[in-house]
Amino acid sequence: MSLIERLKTLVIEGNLEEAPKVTREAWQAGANPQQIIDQGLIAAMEVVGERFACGDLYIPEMLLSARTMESCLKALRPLIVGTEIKAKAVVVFGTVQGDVHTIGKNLVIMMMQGAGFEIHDLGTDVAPEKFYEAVQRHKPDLCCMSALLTTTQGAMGRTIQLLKQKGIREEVKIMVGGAPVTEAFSKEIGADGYAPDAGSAVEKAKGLLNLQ
Ligand code: B12
Repeated sequence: MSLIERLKTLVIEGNLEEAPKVTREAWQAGANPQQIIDQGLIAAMEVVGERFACGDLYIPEMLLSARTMESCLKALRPLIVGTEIKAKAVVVFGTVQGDVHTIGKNLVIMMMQGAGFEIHDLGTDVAPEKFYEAVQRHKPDLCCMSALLTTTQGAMGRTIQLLKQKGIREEVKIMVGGAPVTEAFSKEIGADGYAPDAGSAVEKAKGLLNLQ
């Protein structure tokens, strides 16, 4: 079994102790962070999601796998952040109201920090009013929203509506993402951009802000 396959198994099993060690070993053995993330960590969460959907696994196990993935991302962080040329821009980022999924948001944030973006992480379950306050306070170039549930993605549209009502919608670019979100949905709610994964999120953000 390759180190990356082993890592995938450890994340599925929720082995908090071994998984970060194997993450570092895989990197030391020559795998690049992107490979580790895509083929090891995200691939593991896909299996966990499928097993949860068919009732083979329950929330405590899903949570343990999520914690394990986060500890692996922490181990990778020094390898990703600070490796690229600075592309200065300020971003506020949050998971929308009603939604507590953090991993996708944290991964996109990590890649953005690696590209030199200054991030204000608003956390999870961020109400439209909180996004509004953050846009007023930090005057970001970009506001990013993440949603993992079909039932919470509507909060993205409500947040954009609130920024419009308050007259500050045009002062900031808005980018959305997360598993149920699509390009078509992003257009429907009036966002400026959508990206399906962390790598393309950085490229999309640079494009929106003319940083290329
Ligand atoms: C881990 C997990 C949890 C953990 C979260 C822990 C944590 N700290 O995040 C816990 C156990 C808490 C959880 C809870 C629930 N979950 Co859950 N969860 C997952 C799981 C297995 C993995 C999610 C994940 O981290 N993926 C890995 C990351 C890297 O991927 P990602 O988030 O999609 O992010 C990538 C892209 O989407 C994109 N992206 C993400 N955000 C953004 C933002 C921007 C701006 C951009 C550009 C890009 C971008 O880039 C990221 C990196 O590539 C998924 C299954 C799945 N495969 O997605 C289910 C899943 C999302 N959960 C699901 C459900 C149903 C729930 C619960 C309702 C269960 C329940 N009955 O209580 C609760 C809801 C809690 C809530 N109110 O939010 C369903 C959602 C179904 C649906 N379509 O709505 C899923 C799909 C599982 C399933 N197959 O049924 N969950």
